[in-house]
Amino acid sequence: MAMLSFEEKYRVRGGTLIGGDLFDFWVGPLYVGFFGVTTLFFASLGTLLIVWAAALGPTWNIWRINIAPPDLSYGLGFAPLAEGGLWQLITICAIGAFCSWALRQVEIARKLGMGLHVPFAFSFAILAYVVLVVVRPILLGAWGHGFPYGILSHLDWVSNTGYQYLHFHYNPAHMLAITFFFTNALALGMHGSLILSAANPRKGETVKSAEQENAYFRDAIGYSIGTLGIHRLGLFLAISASFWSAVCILISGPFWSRGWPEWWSWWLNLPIWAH
Ligand code: 07D
Ligand code: 07D
Ligand code: U10
Repeated sequence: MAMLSFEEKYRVRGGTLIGGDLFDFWVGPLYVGFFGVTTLFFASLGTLLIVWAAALGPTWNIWRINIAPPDLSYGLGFAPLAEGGLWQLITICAIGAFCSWALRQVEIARKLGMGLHVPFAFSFAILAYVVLVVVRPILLGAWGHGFPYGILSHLDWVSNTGYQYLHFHYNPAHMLAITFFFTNALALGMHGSLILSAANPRKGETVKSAEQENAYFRDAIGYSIGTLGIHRLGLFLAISASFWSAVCILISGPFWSRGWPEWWSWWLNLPIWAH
């Protein structure tokens, strides 16, 4: 069955969060909805503002375009457009677009009678972004603490911010986030390879069952988390990676302003070492 006629069966009215039937239709394969329109609005406006800000800059080299936040001296006020004001408007558009996208995911899930796991997961990515450009700058007292919009310039920001704390690898929440990212890749590697090994056999061989998948890991490591369990674990690992990322940058500055290696002196200062 062609994908479109198959989808037809699920294209039901309702499930919207706002506006009833307003924009409750599809264009080709894409659901529109009220939040599809707000996504398009914020994403288009944001992109136009990026082009405008780029036009004010010295280069059209895609790697070198840099749209910087306002100088620290503007604090938490509005800055003139050419001096970070555009960065502020772009940030508003980005948050508008990301949140609209999450709400559009909610509406689509409701229409299909599915759980809200996808928008729940995406909201952790939004959380990390909002911590970087809104929460941490507010706690530090200036929008200038947000990261600049540019392919290479945002890398410079990460490096500079890291060295500001001497050795960012000693940040304990950064350690946790990295461990979750690495574990996430391991889990997806194990899951993807296990499914392919069972569900995509050589020509002439039969597709293997969930029992064989379970038996594989029981034979190999003594335990199988199960077919549903691996997806629960994957979701947990992914949202934990974003969550601890948000924590690691949130505490850098607002809650710890010295070098991260120094934080570990609590270990050296434990009373058990004092003789
Ligand atoms: C594969 C899903 C598809 C998404 C893609 C990204 C744009 C931006 C805009 C030219 C996994 C689309 C890109 C729309 C282009 C213009 C105007 C997701 C997939 C393909 N970064 N970062 C990249 C963003 C931050 C860091 C690449 C965004 C933080 C490091 C891409 C954000 C910190 C490295 C990019 C964001 C940070 C990158 C590949 C927002 C900590 C790299 C991304 C909104 C999180 C890598 C040159 C990717 C690179 C890279 C986009 C935030 C660090 C340009 C949209 C401030 C160290 N980042 N980033 O595949 O090659 O993601 O950079 O928060 O090494 Mg970044
Ligand atoms: C913020 C992206 C949100 C994206 C959204 C959607 C579009 C649409 C359209 C494709 C969070 C955007 C969508 C635009 C696109 C289409 C059609 C994700 C975000 C909402 N670090 N470090 C991290 C490692 C070092 C430093 C996080 C490793 C150095 C600083 C992660 C190493 C120093 C910050 C991480 C390493 C340093 C980080 C990033 C190794 C530099 C942060 C992931 C092996 C000298 C940042 C919240 C993340 C952070 C962060 C990993 C090294 C500094 C855990 C593996 C020692 C300053 N680092 N790091 O957060 O926590 O994703 O941000 O050396 O700010 Mg680090
Ligand atoms: C998973 C899985 C599983 C599967 C899967 C998957 C996870 C169980 C069953 C899915 C996984 C994959 C497919 C693998 C590949 C994916 C990745 C590697 C992740 C990264 C993905 C990408 C890089 C692709 C990103 C692509 C995107 C985001 C789509 C881009 C789309 C658009 C730009 C359009 C967005 C649509 C919107 C906003 C709403 C609809 C709008 C329209 C149709 C346009 C027309 C608009 C209107 C009519 C409204 C009018 C608008 C107005 C008034 C506003 C205008 C304002 C102005 C200012 C102009 O587990 O196994 O298998 O497959």
